[in-house]
Amino acid sequence: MAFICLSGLSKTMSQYKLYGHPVSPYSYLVHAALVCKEIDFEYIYVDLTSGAQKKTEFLDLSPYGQVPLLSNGDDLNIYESWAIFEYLEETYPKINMLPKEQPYRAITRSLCLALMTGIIPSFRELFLHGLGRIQLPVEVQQNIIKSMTEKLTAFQAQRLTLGQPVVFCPIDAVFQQAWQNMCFAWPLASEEFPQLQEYFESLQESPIIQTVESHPAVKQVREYFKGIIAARTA
Ligand SMILES: N[C@@H](CCC(=O)N[C@@H](CS)C(=O)NCC(=O)O)C(=O)O
Repeated sequence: MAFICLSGLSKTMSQYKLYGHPVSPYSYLVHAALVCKEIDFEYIYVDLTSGAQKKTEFLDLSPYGQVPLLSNGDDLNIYESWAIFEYLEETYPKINMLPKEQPYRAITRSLCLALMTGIIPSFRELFLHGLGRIQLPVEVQQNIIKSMTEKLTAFQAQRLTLGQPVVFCPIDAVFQQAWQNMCFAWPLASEEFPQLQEYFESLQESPIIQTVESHPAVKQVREYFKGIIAARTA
């Protein structure tokens, strides 16, 4: 099935539909922002492995065929996670995820965008290799790990310097999913970057993360990955 509605709420009551995939850190940002801001929504699981994102039905709403997409089910369809995040941040300012004061606001934004546009795409192929969808020669794997190591070293230093400018910031949301993907692609990541592992563990105490993690769509994907990891280590 291409699209599955995974909401515990009545469809007609939800203000928004989030078309996403839980393994996508970009979808995670939007999911966490909706939770943080206490906005009612339905999660529409887009089955990326079956190519649901390239079907006309979805392309009519999101022309570049990627998740996430936020829709009000009518005339509002926003794609690109940062654009959606900004829309939510400005439309629902009661609980802000970006610090108000500069330079913390700019630094939070730049660090989050560095994660989203620089670090995450750099290990995509290694992630697909881990899933068995593609086969990478050892040399290519090593080059990806080298590049990830350089980027993560810079990210770790900057994230620690920034501290926690607000209770829950967009970097926290993106990192929560990106780190799990990185550790799946490169299981040594948690040993090589213990401070990032510690940061990840501290995020598990966040009520926002706990709420996102308890969503059926997210739980389903966690179980799927647990199965792959268990088979890999068996
Ligand atoms: N710049 C986009 C990136 C979104 C993106 O890369 N989404 C991936 C999932 S992580 C996707 O939909 N991939 C399916 C495809 O490109 O066919 C954003 O921030 O929303």
